[in-house]
Parts: sequence; C-alpha cells; structure tokens
Amino acid sequence: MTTAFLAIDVQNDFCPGGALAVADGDAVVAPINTLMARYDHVILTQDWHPQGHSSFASQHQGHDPFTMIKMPYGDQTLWPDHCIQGSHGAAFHQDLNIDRAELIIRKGYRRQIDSYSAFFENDHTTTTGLSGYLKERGFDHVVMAGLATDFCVAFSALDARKCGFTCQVVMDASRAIDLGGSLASMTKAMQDAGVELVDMATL
Ligand code: VGL
Ligand code: ZN
Repeated sequence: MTTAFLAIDVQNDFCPGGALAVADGDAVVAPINTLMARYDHVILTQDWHPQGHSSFASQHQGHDPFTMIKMPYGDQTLWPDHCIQGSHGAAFHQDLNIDRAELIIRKGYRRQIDSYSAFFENDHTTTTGLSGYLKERGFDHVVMAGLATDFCVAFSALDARKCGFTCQVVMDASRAIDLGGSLASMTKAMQDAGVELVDMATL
C-alpha cells in the first residue's frame, strides 16, 4: 500500500476567532502534526476563494449564512465570507507544521462554483487534478483529517473512494460544523462508501 496523508483546510478562518470558525477547530493541529510526521508523503488542501465568491451569503440578497440555495450545479450552503485568497484567514494555522508538504491543493478559486472536495468541485465533475496526481505517483491509499469533518473532509473521502482509492478518515483529528444533522448524515455516507473511520489510537 502506498499512502498519502491529506491535511484538509487547517486554516485560520476555520479555527476559533476565524470567519467560519469550527468549534474546537484548532484542536486538530497537534494530532495532524503527529500524523504528518508519521507518513512519508504529505499533501495539504487550502480553501482559497476570490472576493465575492458565489458561496458567500453576502452575494445573495435576502439569504443568510448557513442556509441553502440552488445553484446551476445543485444545492449549495451559503457561508460567511471566508478564506479570501491571500488573507490571514486563508493562511494555515501558524502551529501547523507544513514543512514536509509535497503538494498544496487550492480549491474554491472559481467565483461561480464552490469546491469542498480535494478531488472535484461541487458539480462533482470538474477535477482539481488530485486523482491524476496521486495515480501518476503510484498512491493507492489516502489517510485524511482536518476541517470540517462533515464538509471538506467528508466530500474528499467520498471522492477518494469514487476515484478508486482506499481511504481512512481520522475522526479525532477532525472537527465538524454539524449543520442540520450533517455530521451524522455524512458519517453514514462515508461508512456506506467504504471509508474506514479511525481514531489516532486505532490507526
Ligand atoms: C469548508 C465550508 C466552506 C470546509 C470550506 O473546509 O469544510 N466548509 N468552505
Ligand atoms: Zn469555502
């Protein structure tokens, strides 16, 4: 098994004090540093939106953050403005040890479409190139953790399975947003797709 470890969106805006803070989000930094040291190959993802991104509630008059709208590519949750390209909020948490990262996948950079997954944008079709990159390098297994469990981590894990990789998600090195039961529903979706849910102690 040739394994790549993916640290998903460990960025200031998803940590306490950030624009889209995930409860206890910074608690993932220490375990993810431990995991990154354990694996030979480390990849990071970075949510990376232009100003005025279409996933921002501020772009949709009369619509509040954390509600849903229909986009041409399907349902889209609206978010507070977050992870603006080049901003402090978009930067990795300062204690995340990114030195050994071999690749940083940025996503959500196209104004008209969001991208939770490291593999495909939210139309589930437009590729980020990550699947081809991993296959060309001979990886067949991915381990991932980060923010948020029920959005970018889960979407990445489901797409990893679709692309033919075996996949483990380290649940206690991840934290969830949990909107309207999304943690439970995405946990079940991952299990149904054959994603192995593990903890630091059982990995
Ligand atoms: C994320 C909502 C919006 C995530 C990114 O990293 O899970 N969630 N953009
Ligand atoms: Zn985003």
